[in-house]
Amino acid sequence: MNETPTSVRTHIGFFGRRNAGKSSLVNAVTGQNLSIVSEVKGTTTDPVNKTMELLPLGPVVVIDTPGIDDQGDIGEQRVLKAKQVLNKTDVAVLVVDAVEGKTAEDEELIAIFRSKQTPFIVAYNKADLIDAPIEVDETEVIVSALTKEGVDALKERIAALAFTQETKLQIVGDLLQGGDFVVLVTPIDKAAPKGRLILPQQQTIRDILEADASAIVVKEHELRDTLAHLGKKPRLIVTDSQVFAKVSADTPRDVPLTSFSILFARLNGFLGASLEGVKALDSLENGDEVLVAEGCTHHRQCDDIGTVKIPRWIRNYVNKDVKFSFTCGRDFPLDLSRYRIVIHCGGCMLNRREMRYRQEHSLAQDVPIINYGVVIAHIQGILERCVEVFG
Ligand SMILES: Nc1nc2c(ncn2[C@@H]2O[C@H](COP(=O)(O)OP(=O)(O)OP(=O)(O)O)[C@@H](O)[C@H]2O)c(=O)[nH]1
Ligand SMILES: [Mg+2]
Repeated sequence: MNETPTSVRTHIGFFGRRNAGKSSLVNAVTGQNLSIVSEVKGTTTDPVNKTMELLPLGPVVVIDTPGIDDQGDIGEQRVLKAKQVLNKTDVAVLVVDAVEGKTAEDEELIAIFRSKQTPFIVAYNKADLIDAPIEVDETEVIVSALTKEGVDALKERIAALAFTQETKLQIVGDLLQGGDFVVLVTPIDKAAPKGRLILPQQQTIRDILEADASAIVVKEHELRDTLAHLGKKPRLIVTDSQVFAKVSADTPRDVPLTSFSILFARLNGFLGASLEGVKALDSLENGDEVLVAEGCTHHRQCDDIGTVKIPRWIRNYVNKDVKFSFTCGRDFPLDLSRYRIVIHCGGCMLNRREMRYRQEHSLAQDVPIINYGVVIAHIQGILERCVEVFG
C-alpha cells in the first residue's frame, strides 16, 4: 500500500454529450493516452478511472464517462453509468463542444450538479475550431484538447474548486490530545490479508500519529495482558467490530471503546443515521429482506463479515427468518423498496460523497441505513458504550 487511498483522493468527473471531447480532454489533463478517442459517437462505453497526482491539487481520481445523450437501450445503460459516477464526484467538468454550444442535455447536467451541490466548471472544447471568440463567465473556460490551449487554466480551476471544498476530516485525531495513547485491536485470523494490515487500520494509525498521540496495536487475545502492564489508562480502545464481545469483556468499563467501522461511519457522515436506524433491527419480521452493502470488492475478511457473520448474528438476535441480499463495490441498487433495512460497512474504500449519496438515497426511500459496527454493538448490547467517546 504505497499509494494514497482512493477514498481520500479528490474525484474529478468529466461529463458531457457524445463527441464533445471528454476523453480527449481527460487525456490532455492527465498527460496520458488513457481513454480511447474517436470521431464515432459513443466511443466511451464505461467509466474509465485514473488515479494520479494532479498539480497543483495533489492525489486525485480522474474519471472519463460515456456521453449522456445516448439513445436506445444500451444508451440508457451508459447514461446510468455516467450518472452513477456523479454520486462520487467531488468536482465535475462539463465538456461542451464549443462549435455546437450548450444543449438541453448540458443544461440538464448543470441542473443535476446544482441539485447535488457538486462544484462544476464548463469547458468549451475544440477552441481551435472556432473563429469568433466566445464570451465566458467565471464558471467556464475555453480549451482545446488538440492544441492544449487552456488546459493548464482548467487544471487550476479544478484545483481551486476542490480546495474550497476541502475540510480536514479526522478519523480519530479530533478525540485525542498530544501524549494520549490508543490501543487498536486487530485480529490476525485466516481471513486477514497476507503480510499487511487492512486500510482502515493503517489510516487510523496514521491519524493517531498526526495527533501527536501513540498507537499500540494488539491482537484480541493480547488485550487483557497489555492493559494490565501499561500502567496508564488508554484514551480509547478501537477494535475490529468482529471481536467486539471479547474486547468489551476485557476492557475496563471506564476506558472508552469503539470500532474501526464506527469511526469510519462517523468520518463518512453516517453515524447519526445509523444510531437513528438501529431500532429497526428489533422489529424485523419473518420474510423481511435486509440488504448488506459492502464498499470493497476484494477483501475476504469484509466479505466474510458481511455475507456470513452479520446475517448469522442478526438471525440469532431477532430469532426470525430474515432474508439477506448482498451488494459490493460500486453497486448500490436504485430501488430499495423491497428492503426493510440497509446494513452498510464503514465505507473506507468509498469516498465521503458516495457514502452521503447512499445515505440520502436510502433515507429518501424510508429505508434505515445502519453501519456494520453499530449493528454488531447493538446486538451485543454495548452500543451506548461504543459511541460514548463521541459525546
Ligand atoms: N479539433 C478538435 N477536435 C477535437 C478536440 N477534442 C476532441 N476532438 C475530436 O472530437 C472527436 C471526439 O472526441 P472524444 O474525445 O472521443 O469525445 P468523447 O466526448 O469522449 O466522445 P464519447 O466517448 O463518444 O462520448 C474526436 O474525433 C477527437 O479527435 C479539440 O480540442 N479540437
Ligand atoms: Mg469518450
